[in-house]
Amino acid sequence: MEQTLVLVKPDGVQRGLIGDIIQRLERRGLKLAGAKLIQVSDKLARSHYAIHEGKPFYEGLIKYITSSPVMAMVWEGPSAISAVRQTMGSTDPLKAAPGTIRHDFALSISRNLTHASDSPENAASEISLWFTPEEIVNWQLCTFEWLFGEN
Ligand code: 3AN
Repeated sequence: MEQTLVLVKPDGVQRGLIGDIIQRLERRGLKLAGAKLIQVSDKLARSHYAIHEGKPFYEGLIKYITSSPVMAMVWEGPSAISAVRQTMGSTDPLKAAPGTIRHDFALSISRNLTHASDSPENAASEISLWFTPEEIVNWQLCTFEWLFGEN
């Protein structure tokens, strides 16, 4: 079973979209394994976005992610990493497919509402950056067989 880090970024929190975003992931069949609302420190922001250091949008990205609270979550399920990114849509909301969160709720690449891990390696390092092991809850989804049962 895969786990992935999902962030509802400051624009999503301020626009009251936490519930819509959680609802879409729940309805898809994914399981919430951890969640917390946090004010992101400059240090955490720079660690999280280290890969983008030096890019023209980097300092703006740090300012944006630290500007207001972020809803940090761990979601779990079969192929959760690619499934969540599919539900989020392309980085640029103008290129995101209809029905995806970024298409349906955003228009700007600088205010694209969410972050989701893009590989198993990044998911593991991002989850350990944002959550302690005690903050991840191990529980059974009672609808699992109805979602994933094989015939
Ligand atoms: P994704 O979040 O879809 O994985 P990344 O990792 O390429 O996309 O980019 C991380 C974040 O950096 C994006 N969510 C977006 O907020 C910001 N970003 C990426 N590309 C640009 C850009 N060209 N201009 C402004 N912000 C950008």
